[in-house]
Amino acid sequence: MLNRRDAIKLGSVVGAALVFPTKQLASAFSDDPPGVPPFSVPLSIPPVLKPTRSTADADFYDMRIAETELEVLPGIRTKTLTFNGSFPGPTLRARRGRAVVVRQFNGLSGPATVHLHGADVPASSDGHPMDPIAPGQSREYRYPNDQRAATLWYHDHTHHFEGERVYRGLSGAYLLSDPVDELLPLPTGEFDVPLMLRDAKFDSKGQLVFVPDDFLNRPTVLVNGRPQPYFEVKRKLYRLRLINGSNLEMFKFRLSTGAPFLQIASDGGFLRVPAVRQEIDVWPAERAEVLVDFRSVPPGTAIALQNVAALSENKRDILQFRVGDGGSWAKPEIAIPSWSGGGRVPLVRGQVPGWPANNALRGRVTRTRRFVLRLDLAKGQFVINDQGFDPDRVDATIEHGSTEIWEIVNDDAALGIQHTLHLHLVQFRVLDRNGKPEPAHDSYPKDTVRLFPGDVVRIQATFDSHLGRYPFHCHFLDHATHSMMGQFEVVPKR
Ligand SMILES: [Cu+2]
Repeated sequence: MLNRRDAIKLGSVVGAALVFPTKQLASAFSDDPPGVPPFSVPLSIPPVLKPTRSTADADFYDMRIAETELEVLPGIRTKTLTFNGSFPGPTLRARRGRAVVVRQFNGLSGPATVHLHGADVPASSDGHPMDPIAPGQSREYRYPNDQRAATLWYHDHTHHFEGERVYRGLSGAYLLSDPVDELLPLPTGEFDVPLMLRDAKFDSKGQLVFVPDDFLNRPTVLVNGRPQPYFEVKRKLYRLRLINGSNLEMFKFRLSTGAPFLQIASDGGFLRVPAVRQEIDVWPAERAEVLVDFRSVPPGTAIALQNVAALSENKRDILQFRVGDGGSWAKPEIAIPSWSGGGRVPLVRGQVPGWPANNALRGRVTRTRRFVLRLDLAKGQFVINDQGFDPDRVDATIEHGSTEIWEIVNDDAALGIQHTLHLHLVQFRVLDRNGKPEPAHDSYPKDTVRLFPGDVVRIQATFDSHLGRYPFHCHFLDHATHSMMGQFEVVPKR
């Protein structure tokens, strides 16, 4: 368990105590949630949303944002916010080359926006915090899907409310496929599983408690909206799409058997070369796609997906795989590390036919910028270059087609606070971290980069798609809400 000195060193408590009344914090700390025995509820898989109509080149969907009471903890009705009554929201499956048009109806009493995280979309469909849907109104978001296959996710982005809105349930998976990945021998159907993970705190009545930035006191991790669930798997190869939808929780995933993952994709799509990983960091808003092989696991085996970075023991085991006796040993379609230990098959480039060479660096760098992220104790605000978010200010004006390097500094070494930086619109490459090259699996394609306290990270991006104003922000959403966010604007080439 974390002691108080560690807690203070970790720093966010300082931020929370500064910004929010002590009474509110104290009450949140004392109210114990109803206990749920580990691995006592089955994993649920969010439903895949069906289009209301389709044309030659687009699929149309309807979604409704509303307050909904549903079962999160067994036998208890919890007030949540949902897309179409689902917690998390329904999964959208899109295919490269076909547009998706989503009409979002806002059934809340306040404004709402919906941002598709990781997507290359026109500014009018980006769900900018200052471009809301009024209560009782609806609007269409149009997603061209003119980008590589990737695990994206959508979530509310309403100015000053995104932290609480996402916390209460407004997020969902958006899985974009591509004719290229359809050629790969990857698991599909029931063996291709989105896992949306997020932190939560429940009170004694099983209701969600939102105290901003209260990372030490969110003792529950929900997987697809269920606490510490079990997942009955067959003796097959699985593609797991790990999506960190937390406001604050940092995951370092590991399997309890010590068997490795084969990481095949990062935030914005496939890695050029799949990576064998014992442990995988996935911080808020990041994604990792992994293959996990149950084919040679004896029936009846239980394997936990763990977070070895968990701050408390009860958050360490997140999900339990229960291996059934269905399926049988099959010749692996992809050479991957074996579960049986000894006979590890090395994975070399070229073994997966048609793996996209998506690693090319585009364009010559024309500009370097520097952004310093820190908690301003005097203002009680998370700031970028000493400023909180101002919707009327543009922090970076970028000529269309140009390539830039951004140097991002986490200046909170003394307080020990982690940050991330997320750019809307683009996938970028992480060039280096504290002067050392970033490993390939963490380098490209990325839309959110981790910043440990004191880190200096350089990223490179090419802004050659849409024009307009887009946000960039820390994706610890409680930091973004208070108000670690800026804007860049892509303008026509002069
Ligand atoms: Cu932050």
